Amino acid sequence: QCNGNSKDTESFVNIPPLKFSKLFINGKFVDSVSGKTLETIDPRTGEAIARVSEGDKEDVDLAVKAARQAFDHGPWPRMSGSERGSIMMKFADLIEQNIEEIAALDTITAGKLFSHCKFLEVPAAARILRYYAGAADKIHGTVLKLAKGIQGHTLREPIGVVGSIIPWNFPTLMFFTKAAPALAAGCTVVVKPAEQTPLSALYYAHLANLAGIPEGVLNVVNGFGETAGAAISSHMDVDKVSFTGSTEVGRKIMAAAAASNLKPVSLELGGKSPLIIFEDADIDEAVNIAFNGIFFNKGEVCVASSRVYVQEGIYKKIEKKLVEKANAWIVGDPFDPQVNQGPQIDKKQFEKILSYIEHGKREGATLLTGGNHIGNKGFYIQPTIFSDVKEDMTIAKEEIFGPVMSLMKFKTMEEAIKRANDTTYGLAAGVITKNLNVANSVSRSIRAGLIWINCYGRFDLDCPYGGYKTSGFGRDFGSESLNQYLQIKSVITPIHDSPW
Ligand code: TXE
Repeated sequence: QCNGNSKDTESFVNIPPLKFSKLFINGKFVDSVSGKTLETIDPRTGEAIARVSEGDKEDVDLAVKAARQAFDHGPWPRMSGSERGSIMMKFADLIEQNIEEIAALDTITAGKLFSHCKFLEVPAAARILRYYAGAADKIHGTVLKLAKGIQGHTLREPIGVVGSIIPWNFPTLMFFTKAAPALAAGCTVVVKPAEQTPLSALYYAHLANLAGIPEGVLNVVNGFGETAGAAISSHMDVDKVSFTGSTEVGRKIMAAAAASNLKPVSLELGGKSPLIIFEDADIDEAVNIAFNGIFFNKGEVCVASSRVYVQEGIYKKIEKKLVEKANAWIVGDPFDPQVNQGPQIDKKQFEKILSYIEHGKREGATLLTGGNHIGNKGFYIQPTIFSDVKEDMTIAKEEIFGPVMSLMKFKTMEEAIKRANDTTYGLAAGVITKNLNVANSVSRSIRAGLIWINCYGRFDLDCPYGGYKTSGFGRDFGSESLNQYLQIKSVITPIHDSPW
């Protein structure tokens, strides 16, 4: 049951002392130019646990200068792909040797389950590095036999200095989703972690240094979005920005890129992803998939299945089983191995989610379970399920980014497809059915970048993902991601006196 905070964290894990709290620029930890610092808050209590240097435009300038120098004159883009790959492999090994400590940093800043950080997310960082390390020496151009007497070839060159602006919901995964392919391509990188979660990013900077990544190649500038983030997206010497975050900020980044040096951007933005459950589904399996689709990581997931469409014949049964699951779900200290859901990231998100819940109540949705915060410290919210939700309600239209499910009833496949597509977003969708024709028809008809059939939220490094519509563009993972950090140069030369 929802029990809020249970025991003291200290009884579950040893929180490591904070080792890194400055900016990481040109291979060194340095104070910010202004000397300012920003607070890191523990979402379990709402209290500050650390202060880290707060970067601003001047610090971004220094980091970009270092990255520019490392790109234009340093060894990284000039070494062979296999040399870069072997350094990245070493980086991955070092992460694996420090998993517990890094996992604790993400838990204490983001309220994420310690077990997820330790067994899923931090190990995934090492896997992403190895995946792209393996690709670093397989970057090829093509040879082109052009018209008579002329031939060409293409070179795939690193795009240059990459600015990577990342969110707080997966601080580790996002860091490497952007940095690993950029590094493999031979780019140099300036990462701006979210202001809520700088600690693991700084730890990774330290490990990159130990692994032998040369100075200036990977820089980390903590700071706020409107200052440090905006300085990256409008910088004349940043050649590309990769961003994950809100649609609103995505628009700003694209505008800043257009107004400065027309740098290409890739934007992985919000979503309001539908999951469609047909009557022939295995009920228990469907309930598990739908439940985890939204409540995993406290609903702070870009692909969360926040709109669940259930065919009318099984609607009541599904409703009942979802409520049973919610009632057995334990909300509490994310270090506690018994706990299923930790606190939301911060006060702003906490209040925003609660206000969406109020909208749901006011606009006439049926509150089946949850609907309140838990305890009087920290940012804990009950798993909340609304039924009889309509597409024009705020909770069906806007991304809540919290543990709130909207249940809706449908009759036919055509109706479900139409309603599922009735959103400005297009990040992901799911369909649960035993009928292959239905599964394939739905997956072809939904306008979203990633469709799950009879599962939800499964990822593979080799499978690209990204958005349609206002969920953005560009793809993370797979070779599609690597290609975003490369550009093609065509070289043409005549062949004199050639008969061909
Ligand atoms: O996001 P922001 P916030 C969605 C989700 C959430 C909402 C707001 O709906 O409720 O966004 O969250 C940096 N120029 N997602 O406010 O502001 C910022 O510092 C450059 C979905 O936290 O988009 C941080 O590093 N950068 C999402 C990053 O952008 C700026 C994950 C993301 O923060 C900036 C997170 C600016 N003007 C939130 N302003 C997903 N797709 O997974 C902010 N930033």
